[in-house]
Amino acid sequence: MDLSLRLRKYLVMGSQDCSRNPEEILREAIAGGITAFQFREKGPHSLQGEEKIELGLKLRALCQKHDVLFIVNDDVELIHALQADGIHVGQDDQSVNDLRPKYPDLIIGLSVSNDEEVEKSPVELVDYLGAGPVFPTTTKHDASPVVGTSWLESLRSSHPHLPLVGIGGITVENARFVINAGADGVAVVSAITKAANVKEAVENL
Ligand code: TZP
Ligand code: MG
Repeated sequence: MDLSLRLRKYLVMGSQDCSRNPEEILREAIAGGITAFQFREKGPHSLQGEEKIELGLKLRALCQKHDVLFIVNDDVELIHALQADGIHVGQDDQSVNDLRPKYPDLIIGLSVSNDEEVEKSPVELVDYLGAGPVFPTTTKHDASPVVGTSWLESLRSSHPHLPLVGIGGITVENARFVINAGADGVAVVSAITKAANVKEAVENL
């Protein structure tokens, strides 16, 4: 399937985002119809080392079973340990120029937050861009300034064929504006992990 279709409903999550068992949340999100998952075990209260890998293996197995794309956030070791389909990196992470030759077949996603970052990035080497924060978010404490849907529109017109997902503050209520601006998908943390009914939230996205 085309990557742009597989990024349609993209759950980004680590145990630090969950007030209950992450496996349960992922299972419910898969039942609701997520198409991609990013294991982002990161920041305060996140698991490290063996514990991180152990949780990753469980989440990876669920995605494997249900044919949901499995991407790891910025951790090359996890690519191997979890046999990930891809890796997502930010501007200050592992450089795409280093990663691409080492992993010719891996899906590589890159975060961008402004025109300058897009211009200095090897966009031709990535499989998709994550653009944001589209709306204000409280999940990422060091998030860049909000870009709004207008920047997504401009990114879409400068890169008409590059798979593009919006991230940051996306909810069931505003997801349509992200898609209308030209994004192929929505990447979401709290609107799913904090939903009273995870399956319904994903269905309604
Ligand atoms: N990158 C930019 S915003 C963000 C990340 C990881 C957090 C998005 O979380 P939420 O809860 O969907 O706003
Ligand atoms: Mg990063």
